[in-house]
Amino acid sequence: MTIRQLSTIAALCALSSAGPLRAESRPETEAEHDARMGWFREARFGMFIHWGLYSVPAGEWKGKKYGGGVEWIQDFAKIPVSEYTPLIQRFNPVKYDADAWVRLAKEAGMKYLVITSKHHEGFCLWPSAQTDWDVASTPYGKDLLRPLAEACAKHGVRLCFYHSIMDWHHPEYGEKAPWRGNHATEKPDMDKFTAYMKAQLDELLAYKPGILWFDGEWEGAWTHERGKDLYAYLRAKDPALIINNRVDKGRKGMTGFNAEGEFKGDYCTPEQEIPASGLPGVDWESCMTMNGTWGYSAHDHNWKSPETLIRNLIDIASKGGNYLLNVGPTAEGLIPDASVERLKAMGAWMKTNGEAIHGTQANPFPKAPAWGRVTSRKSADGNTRLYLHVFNWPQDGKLTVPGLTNEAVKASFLAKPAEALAATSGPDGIVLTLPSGPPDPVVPVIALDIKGSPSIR
Ligand code: FHN
Repeated sequence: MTIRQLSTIAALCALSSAGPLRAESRPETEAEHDARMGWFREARFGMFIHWGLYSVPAGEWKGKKYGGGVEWIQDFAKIPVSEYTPLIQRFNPVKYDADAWVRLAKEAGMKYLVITSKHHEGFCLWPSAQTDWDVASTPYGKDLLRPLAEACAKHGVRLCFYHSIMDWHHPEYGEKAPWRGNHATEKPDMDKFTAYMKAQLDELLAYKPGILWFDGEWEGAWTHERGKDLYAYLRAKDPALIINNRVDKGRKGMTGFNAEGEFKGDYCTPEQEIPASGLPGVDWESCMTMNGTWGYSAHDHNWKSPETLIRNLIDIASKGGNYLLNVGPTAEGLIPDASVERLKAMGAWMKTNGEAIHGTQANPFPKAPAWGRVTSRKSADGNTRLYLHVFNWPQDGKLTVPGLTNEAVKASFLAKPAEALAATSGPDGIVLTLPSGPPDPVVPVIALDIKGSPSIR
């Protein structure tokens, strides 16, 4: 049974317990689900943005440098809320340029952008009527999400929000960590916290996000019942909204896919890893950092190369997933130069080869070929365009598409569309004759048009 079918059943369960089905709350059909997920599946590539008060210490506290995800510095350094709170007076992103951020994402080939409206620290990047622990209380004072929403609308990039369920600041969030000193009462009240979170999510829905990307669902304070309720609440508010699987409790750790059972969420969320293969009928997205941290660190220079990032994107798309690639802006509102350089390099590759990523389907073959990866696209005439991403250039100049029995119509590099490549059918599949060297310095891509749907011996 696919995630979608399970979700439909679970939606029925959630709704039936809420009394008679209302016309507008009837279960989503397969066609409606596919329509709702359409832009997400087409996108294949998005920008993740981790930004908050943790950008001020930037990985260092009282002279000690921390590694890993330094958006966790409050936890790593066991900083009580009373000592962490003054950071709000040092958060003043005067160099923030939302339009520049969105243009950087778009030019990199990213179709959506997921920003931390609120991370585990509980600080809100928008002026919330529910709390003073928000950007309105900073020297900057202005809404950081509204300019981003306007820039996304202007440039045709989907605005999406990450929202942490786990909240280290709110007195009613129900996981007691005495060192935080944030609990006003002996036993925090998760009903009160959930009402607070729903009121804030109502505020965020006003920005018309494409996705609500939940996180921090793993602690005992959050339950499957609360996850089902929140999913139904949000879907009723905005039927077009996409919600990831971290709204509920089904996620199997960093693999990001759900355990067996009726868990809510429209797609799965592998983190810092790429699954060995996709799962038929399951939408998923791998979120990854460019260095070793999500939030900005002044001393983490462990940057992945542009080629690694491009190969990750290709590998993920070849398995039918999306790549959500993170940037961690500084407290002044600047995306680090090393991130900008990598995004520009990815954009240069995408400018030539983007059609081999956006709107494509997974590799139709049983496994990836030894020389690289394959993505595919159905043509309107019933034929198929295969995109052959060549990671390892064949020394003999012959590239075999193993087991393919279809007639080859034409083949050429996306970088050199006018230069046809010779394609012959043989016992091993379709064999392409390549020039002496690759036309693209990173990953050359061949567009191979075949008759009909792939037929593999
Ligand atoms: O604890 C968070 C972490 O800070 C970061 O936000 C990642 C990216 O989604 N999610 C959690 C770790 O799994």
